Amino acid sequence: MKRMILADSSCDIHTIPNPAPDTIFSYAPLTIRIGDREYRDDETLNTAEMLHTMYTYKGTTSSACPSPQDWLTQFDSADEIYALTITSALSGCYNSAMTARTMALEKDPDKKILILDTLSTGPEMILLINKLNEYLSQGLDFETVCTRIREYSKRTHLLFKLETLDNLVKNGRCSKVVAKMADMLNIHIVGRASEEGTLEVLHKCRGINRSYSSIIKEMIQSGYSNGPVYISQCMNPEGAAQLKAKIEEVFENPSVTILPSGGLCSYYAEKGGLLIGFESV
Ligand code: X90
Repeated sequence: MKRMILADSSCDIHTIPNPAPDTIFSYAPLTIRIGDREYRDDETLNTAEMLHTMYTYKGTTSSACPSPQDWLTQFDSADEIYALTITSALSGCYNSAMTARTMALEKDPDKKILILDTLSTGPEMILLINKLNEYLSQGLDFETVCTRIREYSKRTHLLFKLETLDNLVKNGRCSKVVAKMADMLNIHIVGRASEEGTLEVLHKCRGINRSYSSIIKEMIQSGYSNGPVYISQCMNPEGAAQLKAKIEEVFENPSVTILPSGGLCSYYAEKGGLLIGFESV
């Protein structure tokens, strides 16, 4: 029997290091439209070039989620599928995957398909992917994996630090009121994925160091003490390294991994953005 861990491309990764036996990892790309160019968010995408085009382009830009057909094609590759989507509060990804699930089950009622709305994105999805792989490595059955991953997802969190909410506001993913004041020079917006899967602004910090301190405080408040942390960064490896150093200063034995954000998260997080995924006890 073939099993598949699947995510949309907002998870920021294209492979996983040690897939469980008989298990493959795959992702469904979103797309970003800038003028008449369409960027597919896959491993060949040059994110820096895409951002450059975006910043020089004067017209409107947008993103689009995978179609039900895109998901359906992915589902063909396995008998047991564990799919994770970006928050349904901000994207049609989840609905599209659910439509594909219904279609797949009509064709093959024996197929097993979990579609989990992560109410989040990026590095929080990586934690969920890793955990799914761990459960599958332990040989757990489909129902048990579904129950456990839902439980685990209550203990995973996403914080972010953004320098602008421009694309989020322009695409209607965050209200103008929430974004107010955010575009002032040297203001860093620190926020989180809320329990409902929406973007919640927590602090508007003057200066980068204050933003790091407030991220650390929020991590403590959310119940982080140790364990894996993923930081995905948009054109900001130095900032990610600084935040990593602070996390290592404050917590005992954290395990912090930095990675570049993929196309979709880069488009919305924009230059300088950091997304931080971690778990609570
Ligand atoms: O369906 C689509 O076209 C995709 C829409 C995605 C919109 C939101 C992307 C957010 C990316 C930005 C900061 C983190 C916000 C977390 C809130 C859950 C990352």
